[in-house]
Amino acid sequence: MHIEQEVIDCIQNARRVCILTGAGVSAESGIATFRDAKEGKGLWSQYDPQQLASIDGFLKDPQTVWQWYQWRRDVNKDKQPNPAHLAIAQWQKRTQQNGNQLVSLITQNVDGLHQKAGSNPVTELHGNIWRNHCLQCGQTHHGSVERIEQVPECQHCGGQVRPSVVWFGEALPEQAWREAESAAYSCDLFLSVGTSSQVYPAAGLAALAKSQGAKVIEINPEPTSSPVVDYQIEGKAGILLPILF
Ligand code: BJW
Ligand code: ZN
Repeated sequence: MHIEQEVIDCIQNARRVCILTGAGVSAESGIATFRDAKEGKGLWSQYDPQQLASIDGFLKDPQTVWQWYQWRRDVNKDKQPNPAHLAIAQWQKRTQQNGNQLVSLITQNVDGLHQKAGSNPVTELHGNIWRNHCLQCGQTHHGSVERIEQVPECQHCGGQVRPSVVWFGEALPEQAWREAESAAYSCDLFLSVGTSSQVYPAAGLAALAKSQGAKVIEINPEPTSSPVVDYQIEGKAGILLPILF
């Protein structure tokens, strides 16, 4: 594996680093990426994730969307962090201890595997698949929803309970988005790992970092055509991150 010295210097010399992760980081844990899921076989392959993961999709057919999330939770529940999650968590811990670098982790993933690997803090831009809240009143839904096949009713207002993820057509959580913008704005190195960079506003963070003079490195086995990337490192996150950090 040959990695340019320039890239290594870039990582070593950065004072403030912003890492943006996407579904590709969890691929080696056995979780299908969002855009690969379409080509999958089985139960849900006839559905379009883009339709299911949308507010319109839920309003049209809440039962089907709820069951899709129940199925995904079931598939994801025993999945473990892979060397990519662990390398990020260790880098974060090390730099927190020695104070040399500030490493901010922003994820689009809803699977909670960064936290499971020990990363702290983690900014979740698209929510978390393990939490639920009421569509009508916003109250957090406590209590287990495991194996509940019908959309549960909110204990406060009788509204429909939904997974606390961000669907197409919905705004990102304000606090998380503020943290992400601020980390991207002030970093001198932006690392985009395992994301197709197609979904906004997350995909715009690299350009924001670049506009303030940051270098942008992308790690992906299928490099994107993003014009803001300075260095493309082609390969799997679980192999590359432990080497790079
Ligand atoms: C590996 C690997 C390995 C494989 N190692 N890599 C134009 C401009 C701006 C916005 C829009 C626009 N047109 C439309 C919009 C709106 C829309 C949008 O961006 N649409 C695009 C599709 C065009 N955005 C929104 O609707 C957002 N909200 C919004 O804009 O609100 C406006 C608003 C403001 C105020 C009030 C109201 C509204 C919300 C977006 C929410 C996204 N949600 C989802 C679902 C989450 C829940 C769930 O999981 O079910 O988030 S969609 C899905 O995509 C999920 C992901 O987080 C997200 C990003 O996907 P990601 O992570 O990049 O995954 P993939 O599969 O695309 O890519 C994986 C990559 O990994 C690939 O490149 C592989 O090669 C690579 N890989 N193995 C490293 N081993
Ligand atoms: Zn309610």
